[in-house]
Amino acid sequence: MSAKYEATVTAPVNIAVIKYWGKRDSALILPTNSSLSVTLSQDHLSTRTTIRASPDFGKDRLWLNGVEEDIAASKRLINSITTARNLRAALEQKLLSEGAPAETVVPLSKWSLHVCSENNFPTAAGLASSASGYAALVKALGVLFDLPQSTSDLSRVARVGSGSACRSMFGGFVAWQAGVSDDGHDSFAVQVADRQHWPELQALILVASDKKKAISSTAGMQTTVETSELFAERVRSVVPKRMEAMQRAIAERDFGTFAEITMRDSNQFHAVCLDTYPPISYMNDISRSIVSLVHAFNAARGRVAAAYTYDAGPNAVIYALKDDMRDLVELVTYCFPRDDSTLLEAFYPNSFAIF
Ligand code: 2P0
Repeated sequence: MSAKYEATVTAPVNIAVIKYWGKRDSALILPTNSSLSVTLSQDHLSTRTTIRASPDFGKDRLWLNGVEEDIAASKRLINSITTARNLRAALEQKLLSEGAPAETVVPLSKWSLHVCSENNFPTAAGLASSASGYAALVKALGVLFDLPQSTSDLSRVARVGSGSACRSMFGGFVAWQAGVSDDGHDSFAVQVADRQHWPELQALILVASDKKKAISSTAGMQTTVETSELFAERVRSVVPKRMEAMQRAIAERDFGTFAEITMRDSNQFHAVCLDTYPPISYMNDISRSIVSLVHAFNAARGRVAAAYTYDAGPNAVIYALKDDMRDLVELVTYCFPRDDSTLLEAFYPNSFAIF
């Protein structure tokens, strides 16, 4: 039997508090602005990917949640795998040129791959999986190929699969620096702080709808770049200041500032979507009532004790510190009762509540 080489990794989901929306280069996935996210717990939300390489495999193949996908139909998959393979080829070349015996340098860059990827969160939850999916793919390729590149370097490879994936290469608090270059060498993710830096911070996911979104992020952001006047203002004068203020708030564990910027940035992202022509509307009536509920909760506390944020869909992610989260979960279950409240309890504190 031929030798088989294999790697298994997991990668987490991240939720942006300063949103990425807009590309200046669609092929290389270079964003118009920097963004910042919080990585969620891998126990509840992550992708687990195994990659095996063998000289006996006839071609690259990929199974997603048990169903085979056509790799050839996805330019992004091809881009990520090819970029990682090129790094491996360069490594093999370097080892050989440094005098390593040929039999010790396994020609993995020339072998075909079998990729098996599974999400540990229900597809019905309607949560984006491209970030954890591409991050897991690239992490696994990095381990399998024994690549010497740093995590930030590898985040560039994840980025060419899906922009937000570069942030899922790290845990904790992560910034994606937009960069200014045409080749994307300066557009990568860096860890701002690790998870232990702020252990009291918790996230609650409220699933308002499990329907697939009508307009994909990729298509939506392109139309925004082309048509929204508000968007240009956001990129030019709002995001740079917020990136600085947010990093300061995280460094100082200043929840009030963290929360206010998070809500304002979510609101502005959705305002920019509405300013797109034709307009894009991702939030629904339940999303909007959760916004009101969070503001009412904060007003009752006399401080900013919770923050909502919404991506390209109606589901809310709420951030709060541990003590406030306990009360907020009670309030949410009271205002949005459901029969199967055990689901919420079971996953607390990194909860799902499905309406
Ligand atoms: C974010 N979103 O920062 C923002 C907020 C959605 C709203 O990243 O085209 O799936 O693959 O680069 O990464 C969604 O965009 O888009 C996204 P592509 P991606 O999390």
